[in-house]
Amino acid sequence: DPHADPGFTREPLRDEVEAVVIGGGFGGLLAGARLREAGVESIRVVEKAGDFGGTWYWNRYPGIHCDIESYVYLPLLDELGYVPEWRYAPGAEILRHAQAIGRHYDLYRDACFQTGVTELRWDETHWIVSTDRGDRIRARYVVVSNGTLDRPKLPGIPGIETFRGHTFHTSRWDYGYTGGDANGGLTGLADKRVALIGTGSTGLQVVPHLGRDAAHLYVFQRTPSTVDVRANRRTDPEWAARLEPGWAARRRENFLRVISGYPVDEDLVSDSWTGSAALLGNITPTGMRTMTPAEEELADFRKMSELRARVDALVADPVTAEKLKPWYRYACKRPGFSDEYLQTFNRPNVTLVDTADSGGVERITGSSLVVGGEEYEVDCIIFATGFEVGKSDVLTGRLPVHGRDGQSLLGSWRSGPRTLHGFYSNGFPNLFHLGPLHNASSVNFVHVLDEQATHVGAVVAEARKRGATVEPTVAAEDAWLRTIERTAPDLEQFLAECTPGYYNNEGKPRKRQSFGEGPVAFHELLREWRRGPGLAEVLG
Ligand code: N01
Repeated sequence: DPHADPGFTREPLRDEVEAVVIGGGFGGLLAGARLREAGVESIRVVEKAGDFGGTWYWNRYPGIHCDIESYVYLPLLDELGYVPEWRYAPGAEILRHAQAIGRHYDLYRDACFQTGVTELRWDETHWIVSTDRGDRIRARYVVVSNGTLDRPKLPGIPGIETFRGHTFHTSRWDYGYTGGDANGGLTGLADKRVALIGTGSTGLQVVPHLGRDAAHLYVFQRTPSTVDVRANRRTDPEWAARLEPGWAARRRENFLRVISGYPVDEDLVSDSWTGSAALLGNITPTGMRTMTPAEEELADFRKMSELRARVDALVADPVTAEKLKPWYRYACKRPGFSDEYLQTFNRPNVTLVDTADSGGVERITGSSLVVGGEEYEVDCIIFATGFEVGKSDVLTGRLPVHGRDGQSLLGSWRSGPRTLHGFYSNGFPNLFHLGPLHNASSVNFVHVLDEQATHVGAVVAEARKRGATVEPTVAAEDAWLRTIERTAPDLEQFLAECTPGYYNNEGKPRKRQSFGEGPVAFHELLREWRRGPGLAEVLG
């Protein structure tokens, strides 16, 4: 594909499409799919990467997998008639599925890859979308879905800029240096001393490969992750053959209900996530609590004791095992899963360096990392240090948006974002936001994105039918903000006893700007709103 060629150039576009979708990850693909179903003919996805896939385009590190069951994580399985090959799919399969969605909904036709949107400006009837390739595209509708965990974060360790060896972030894996591919075989590391910083979900997936292939691996840990059973396996073809139409949507809804603490006849997924659902209520607002706080604390202690016992069972050296044991409450960090990670520390060429006492790596020199006065000489540092949190292009102003009468979105959000249901704002007609804002999220984030995309598709379908513009009234926004204020979960007390980790040290929001009755109730609220007179609030 010429668009994916790094040196590719093209003439600036001066044309008009009905809808521009910013971002070609699962959110943008779902928006494209649902707009197509709403009858929108010309849809242009504008994407910085060379192809669809979003996070799964950029993240190709060895061992990359989906940490949610792929039968509920991958979107549009019913629509594409696809059953994933693995229960927890590797990144390559997920990327292929993203591309298949692009083909199925004919989204490649008008897509602009390797292109970043630089400004949105409303000109009374249309948006003018400007890009870093000099494009000026007119569009009736714009959907912003440009990512939440998309900007790699490097730690601000003193001296980091003085290191003379090789460095990269896991989301930009350098196979030119390491050799091999996402399945491992990192032959370039056979004579290298490698440091890995970060032991979140990414660190857990990478460490077994680095341990296998590097001459020596130092894993720098600040907070140990929980490491629960994974039990990945290939999809049983007989099971796949028995699946009935609509199976994926039913399973996905079942997962959301179980994870959110709702009673179900049967837990269809029944894995380490659903088994711990009752413990997640502290951090993900579920709307349903089945236990008293005391029962919850006891259940949490039991679960964490079980996970600590797993470390003892799998790690031979008792001192190393002790350091690997998570000491906090379950929901304090995103839960981790692996059947290989802990065993890696039994290898003679792997060293765990606990940095908890110094709050992380103290210092980096030209050739080493320093922790507790000890110096670790390495050839290469790999950063599994996560992503910027809560710094979307719209909220930071990196993507300036000018609405009716030239008003800027950041200006009108000076005292905080204002939306109806997280989707749209007064003064910014036909502009839709996807992602975590004023709504309810879930650990299965792609499911949430699909509910959002479905809603946008339905609203656009109705707007086209009526020849109307989509824009909420100020009164509708006010009412929704009061609902958020009333229901938003107050996490202060819980987080005060937590780790520094869940928000990647980006500060702990005292109150989340989210709908506290949880995703099941939020999706139901949207469906009700679409059935009722709600549309009148946005279709002038
Ligand atoms: O990043 P993270 P990630 N010194 O932010 C450590 C999802 N995901 O790339 O815990 C030393 O979670 C930090 O330590 P601490 C994943 O669920 C999904 O792993 O803050 N260490 C932590 O260990 C998550 O939501 C899949 O004390 C430092 C690590 O770096 C998101 O993606 C697969 C440090 C960062 O962990 C990001 O996960 C992979 C410092 N100065 C990831 N600064 C799926 O399968 C940071 N750390 C769907």
